[in-house]
Amino acid sequence: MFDKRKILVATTNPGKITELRAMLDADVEWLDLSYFPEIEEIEEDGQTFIENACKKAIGYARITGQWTIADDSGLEVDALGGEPGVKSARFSGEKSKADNRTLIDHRNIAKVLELLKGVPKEKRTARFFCCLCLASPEQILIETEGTLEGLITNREIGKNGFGYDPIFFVPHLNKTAAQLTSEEKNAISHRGNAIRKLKPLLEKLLCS
Ligand code: ITT
Repeated sequence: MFDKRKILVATTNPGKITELRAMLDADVEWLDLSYFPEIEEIEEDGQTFIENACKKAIGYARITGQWTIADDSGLEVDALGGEPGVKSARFSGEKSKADNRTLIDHRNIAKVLELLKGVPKEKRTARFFCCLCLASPEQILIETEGTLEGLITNREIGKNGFGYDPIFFVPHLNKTAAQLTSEEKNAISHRGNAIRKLKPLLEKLLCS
């Protein structure tokens, strides 16, 4: 009998772990960073989401010896020239640690709302962007990306999700991402779209 392939989901963000695991649903043994308490967080200093996702995936794969999936994602606001972009997690200063993630999310949201004060609805266009990378310790195995288009509201609405979800309005659903159930969000989201592209490629790799 063969052991199941182990795959590390290398993120410190519990919201991402929930979405990734719920959707990938592959016949593997999932690991998370709590299995490796001694390892330090890999710095995200790339200029693009894909650069950061690949740096995290291959970096954690080499340290742990395990196949690793990493996600780099964020919010691009057109009226802010694409910001916060790759700086989404640390837009208001320090990057969130587990104990102050909600507080930092609120500060990041407050900064976006402040910068967009007076900007009319039609100019508040934005998108969520997600890059996923699966790597072995030797090489990058799969890279995928997904987007979700929307508008930035002028206040927080909704309690679900994480990060910028309460100010991200999805016009065709007439709700913010924080008013969606996890199933509704996964069905349309940037991460959902990136996962749907990754899943068949992962299944093929697991069979080879
Ligand atoms: P890891 O690097 O450990 O994966 P992180 O939360 O720091 O976790 P990123 O550096 O990729 O992740 O930063 C992404 C930020 O973009 C995240 O903190 C959120 O604020 C925002 N973001 C990403 N996906 C989101 C989503 O689905 N809904 C709302 N905000 C999201």
